[in-house]
Amino acid sequence: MSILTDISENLQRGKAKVVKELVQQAIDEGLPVEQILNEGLLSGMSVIGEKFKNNEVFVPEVLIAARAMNMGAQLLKPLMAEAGVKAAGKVCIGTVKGDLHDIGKNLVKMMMEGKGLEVIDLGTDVAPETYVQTAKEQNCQIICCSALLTTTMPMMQEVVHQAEEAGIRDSVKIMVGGAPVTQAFCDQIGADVYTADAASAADAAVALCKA
Ligand code: B1M
Repeated sequence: MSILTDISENLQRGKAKVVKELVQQAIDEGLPVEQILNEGLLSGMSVIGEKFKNNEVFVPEVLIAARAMNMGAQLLKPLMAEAGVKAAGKVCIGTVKGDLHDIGKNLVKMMMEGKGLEVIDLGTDVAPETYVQTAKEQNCQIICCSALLTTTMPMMQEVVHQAEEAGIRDSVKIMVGGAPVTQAFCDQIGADVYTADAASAADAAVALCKA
């Protein structure tokens, strides 16, 4: 078995310590950083994403796999900067104002990072102007809004509105999700993409960044 397959499989099993050791070994053997990232870490996280989408694994497995990915990614980060490896895109994410639920938002973030996107995490209770200001200042291609309360869903419409007001609506896509959010709501508020789960959100974000 190649070391990259080994990294991918141990990541899927959530073996953070082993993944870290294998990534270090791959670096020491002189494998290109981009290859370790794509064919080792991201490939493993991709499998977890698909299994999560198909209900073959659940939140705890995703969280431990993501922890293993982060341990490996920590070693690669400084080398990636040196080698000039570019992220697949840049997004900012947060749970909307008034809403403190962050488990789903964190899963979306992890899945997006697992697809090679740079994710700016704004946390919870995020004001519409914070999303818009961040997207503007950091050149994000996508604003991602999560909401778990029916009472906070209207904040998503405010994000769309403020992005329009700030003149960035043509250059920034807005993705929405969270248990009470639906495709109909997404259409109604003029957001761009709704997805029901974290893995689909990551796939959609990559597609938007490529487009
Ligand atoms: Co809250 N809560 N909660 N809660 N809570 C719910 C959401 C609720 C449905 C429970 C209920 O009454 N049955 C209800 C909302 C009812 C409604 O609005 N219709 C509710 C309520 C009422 C409240 C409080 C108001 C309770 C109170 O204080 N009276 C309060 C609100 C606080 C606030 O936010 N201001 C509150 C507080 C809390 C806790 C702090 C205790 C805790 C949150 C802890 C935390 O997040 N750190 C909590 C929890 C845990 C829940 C439940 C039990 C679980 C939510 C969760 O994490 N699900 C929830 C009931 C339930 O769902 N059974 C409930 C797992 C998570 C992985 O799913 O976030 O949907 P989810 O994410 C999914 C997808 O939706 C999607 O990807 C994820 C995985 O694939 N997704 C996206 C999420 N964001 C996305 C973004 C995307 C795309 C996909 O694109 C950008």
